Amino acid sequence: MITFDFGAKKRGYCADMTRTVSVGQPKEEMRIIYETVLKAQEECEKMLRPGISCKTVDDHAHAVIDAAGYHGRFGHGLGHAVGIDIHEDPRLSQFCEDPLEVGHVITVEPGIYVPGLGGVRIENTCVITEDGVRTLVHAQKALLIL
Ligand SMILES: [Mn+2]
Repeated sequence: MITFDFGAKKRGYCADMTRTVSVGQPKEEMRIIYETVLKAQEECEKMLRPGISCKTVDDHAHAVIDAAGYHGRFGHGLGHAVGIDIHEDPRLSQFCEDPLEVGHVITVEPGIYVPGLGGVRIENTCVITEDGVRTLVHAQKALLIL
């Protein structure tokens, strides 16, 4: 498995996205890890809306990952706002209870990393809208096997 974390800048504003691909058929456990990260990414992205607390969304990612047996293997925050700097507040993390607001541009990037086996992270950048969320990244999320 190889994780690609891409960045770009346009007129001073940053972009951020991550995909993980498999070179050759992945081990069964890596498929399970991939599906778990994908489930966490998609469910958390769908939760985004004005007023929801950042910590609530981060908590859900940890709940999905812990339930699959990977407690302690997701060692970073779920996401961060993106703007002129690549990492801005608010953060989707245990330490941020701020509510999301319309116009926030924020990443959703859960991961699972197992020493000696491999890691997966999937990241979309999203914008908070009046009625929820719109993703700014349309690249395939289903596992790509090269
Ligand atoms: Mn990021």
